[in-house]
Amino acid sequence: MQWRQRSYPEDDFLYDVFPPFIGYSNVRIPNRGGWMKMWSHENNGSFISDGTNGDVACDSYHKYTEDIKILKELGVHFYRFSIAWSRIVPTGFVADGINQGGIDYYNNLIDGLLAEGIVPFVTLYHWDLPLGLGRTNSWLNETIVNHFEDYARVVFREFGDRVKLWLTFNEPYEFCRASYNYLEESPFKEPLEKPYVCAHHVIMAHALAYHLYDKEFRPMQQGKIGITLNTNWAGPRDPNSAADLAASSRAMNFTFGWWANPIVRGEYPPIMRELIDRKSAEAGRNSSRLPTFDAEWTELINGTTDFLGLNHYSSHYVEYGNTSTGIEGDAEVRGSGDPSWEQNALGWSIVPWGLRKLLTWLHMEYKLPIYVTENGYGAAASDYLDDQPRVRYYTNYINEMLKAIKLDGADVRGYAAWSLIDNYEWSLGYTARFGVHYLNYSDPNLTRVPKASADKLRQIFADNGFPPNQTFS
Ligand code: GBH
Repeated sequence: MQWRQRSYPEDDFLYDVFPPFIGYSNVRIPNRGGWMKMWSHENNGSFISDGTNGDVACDSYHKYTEDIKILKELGVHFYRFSIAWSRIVPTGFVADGINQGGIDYYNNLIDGLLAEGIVPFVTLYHWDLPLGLGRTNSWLNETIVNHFEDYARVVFREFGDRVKLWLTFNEPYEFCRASYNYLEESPFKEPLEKPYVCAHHVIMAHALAYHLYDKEFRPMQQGKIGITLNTNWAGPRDPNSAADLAASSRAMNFTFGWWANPIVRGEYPPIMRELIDRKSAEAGRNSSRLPTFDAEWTELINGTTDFLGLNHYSSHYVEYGNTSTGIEGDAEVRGSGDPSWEQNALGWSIVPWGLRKLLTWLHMEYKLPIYVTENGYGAAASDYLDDQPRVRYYTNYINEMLKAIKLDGADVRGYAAWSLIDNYEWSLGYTARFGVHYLNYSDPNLTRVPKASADKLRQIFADNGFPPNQTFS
């Protein structure tokens, strides 16, 4: 791509530097055989802020042709969506059979996107676990690793002729720390070690899917496969303090590095190994809460990603701390914000420069291509069409991403906004809105109405950044 020569002062807005791929993340389409729907439906919404369930949500299952149309209008290059495991493998076990109706649905979606020149970017697991696997202890049971591989084989075989960009998992940091709330029947009874056991199995499942793709499908299909991890930028409270810089490094290793290190280098971050082993021994345990990969698995997991996917929403500061519990306690960090930071309706701080710091850190740490697979602004149910706070969020965050690319050399290959349409926001039900299209949930047609942010993104994408002499609000 030809980049226009220009000087780039720090606070300027950049242009002509967009990576080739821009797109939208959206729509986990819940399936009735999956946990998300069952958890919200069977329990009559009792775990959900507004008592609603995910039965209909944005109904992309029936309205996907309309969704392809609005994507086309926005001029995106790609669309990130996930496949519901239970829609393909109803019980979770391939031996019980696969669901042709589910395969037909995703075939129609993929073909419809390609017909409009939109590249499908597909996530295999966005938290919607088949019920059958929930009942056998979900991610705490090592056998899930092979069931995931079986499912991945079906998906690569059925869709890999047309899908060239794959993500195994969405945000394992979130679903491995989820409690009874998210997976009600799963006996997540050992809160202290459960996230580490879950993570261990996710890393193994990821590695099996990677090798399966690499050996059996990539030679013909020629695609790329990675994983999407989420993290805030956890910067040093005082950038001149060695202790705070060390805390920042620990925090990043206990979030992103927890997954990226094993997948890129074959082992957990050394600081995780050291701290969790030590705390486990001090607690009188005869084994560490952080499991170990044996030599064979170390070999298998090492080097199993073509790129890193990043979901990013917010940032905070960290310093040394010994009062936290859980992962933060193990990491010996204490987090804090800054009173000057604006927050969204969910209380997440808006810190655009955090994205630049994070992308630059990822680049220096892992030297891999990066796709920003989610970034966006959560508003309350009262969110409106003239959503100027979201317009500002995207403008400033995208510009900071452009600085990371242009000024710091981060190899960012694509950017996806979350989300195309207002979505069913897990335990927050319909009380939070992330979409650049508005949904009136009592409208039987669920008409997708563009907000100001949709127009803004279309303009940024069309301009390939921010041409000079614009005014910014
Ligand atoms: C993603 O998760 C999910 O992939 C997606 O399904 C969901 O709809 C979307 O984001 C919106 O929530 O308290 O300021 O430190 C987001 C995971 C983790 C992002 C916690 C915000 C806290 C910000 N979130 N994080 S802050």
